[in-house]
Amino acid sequence: MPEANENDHKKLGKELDLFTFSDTVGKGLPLFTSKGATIRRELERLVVDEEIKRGYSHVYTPDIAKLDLYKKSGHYPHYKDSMYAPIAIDDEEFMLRPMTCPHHFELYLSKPHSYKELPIRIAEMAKLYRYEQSGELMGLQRVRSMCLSDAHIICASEEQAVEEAGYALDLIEYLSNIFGLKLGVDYRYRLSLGDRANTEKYYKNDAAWEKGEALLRGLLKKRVGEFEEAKDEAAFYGPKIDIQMKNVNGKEDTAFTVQYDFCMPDKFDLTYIGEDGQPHRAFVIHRSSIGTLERTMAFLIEKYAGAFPLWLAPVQVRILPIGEGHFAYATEVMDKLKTANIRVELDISDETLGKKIRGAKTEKIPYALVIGDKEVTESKVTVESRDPEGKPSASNGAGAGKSISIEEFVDKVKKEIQDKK
Ligand code: TSB
Ligand code: ZN
Repeated sequence: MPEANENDHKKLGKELDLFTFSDTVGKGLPLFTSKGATIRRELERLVVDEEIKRGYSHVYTPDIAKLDLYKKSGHYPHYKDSMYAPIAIDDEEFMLRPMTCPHHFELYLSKPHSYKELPIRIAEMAKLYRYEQSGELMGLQRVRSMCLSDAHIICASEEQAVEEAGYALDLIEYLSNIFGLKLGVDYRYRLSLGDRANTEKYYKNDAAWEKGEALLRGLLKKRVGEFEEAKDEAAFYGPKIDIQMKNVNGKEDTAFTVQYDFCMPDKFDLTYIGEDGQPHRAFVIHRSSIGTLERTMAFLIEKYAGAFPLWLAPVQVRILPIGEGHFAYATEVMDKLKTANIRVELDISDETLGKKIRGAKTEKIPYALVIGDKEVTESKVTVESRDPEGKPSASNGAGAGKSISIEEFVDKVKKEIQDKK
């Protein structure tokens, strides 16, 4: 079937060699190439560093757990249809996890907590497995194995929970801004509500649903004014604020989410010791910051049409020696860039310089460095940018079109990477 759009992430993913799928591995289970893994790693580093700055504790918990855990949480039966079948081992049944929440709650329960410690923000880049319908699978946008930038925030009061939901939205907006995503243009807010009549899908507690929905509505009204309300789009344990994005073909999905949970604290008996020395019921916020790395990559590949900003580009610089006589100096330049942690490649093909430059642009590599006699004699490099002359990134970039010293080029590139332009 022909792709509907030339910026479709599935098409660009193949052309730019970012990820692939194999029928032998299984439907909806992506394999990231080295280039795709580089983008994924940069996203992960960005979010983990930022979350630690904002008071999150990053943890690791297993991808699999006993079926009993998901019975306790209510994922089984409420979320059963989206889970892989149980695995029998030594007379016990285990499940690949579709969500991280119960793992984080068990971690919280491993010791007592005082009100002074709260809120506790337990975060993880969590590998999750969901049995999505095969007809719904769509490149990286909807997969069966994914990595969620997940967190569960254990709070001492409703007020604290709403405040934390607000901080989670601050983080989401901060990250969206780095990606150049604009509210109203690239994304919009949706208040995702439950359905009191559907007790099979949603945990039954009408009063708690009313309250949770009113709290999130109030928060959104204060922050954005305009937003959509959607019935029957909540999590089984509570209402959500979803940040919705559309792909290049117009298909909308939730990119990021902040959820209010009034159900799991009871199921897991999540408590803290209050000022009065007595145990009190905790409140929980579930949230993702940059969503799943898979879905977010799908949106970003399309948003940038494959031309990633320098900090995300799998190859940041390609060195183009004009002839064999320039290989030694080109290798010296490459080593200096590598030492500075710049992702660099050397083009030693027999092609003409024009073709090498066009090749670097087609592959959307931000910078190419031309090296000929003049550059070797003067100990310089001539910088070619993938952006057309006159575009701000070309004129403000790392000396595009100019001959500069390696040191000057390295300094400029490092600054541009750091600024995440
Ligand atoms: C935020 N327990 C919460 C968590 O703490 C949770 O898992 N919420 S979720 O079910 O809404 O999933 C979180 C996010 O994962 C979604 O908002 C969406 O951005 C992403 N996601 C869900 N399913 C898929 C999928 N099949 N492929 C890619 N990303 C997905
Ligand atoms: Zn959760």
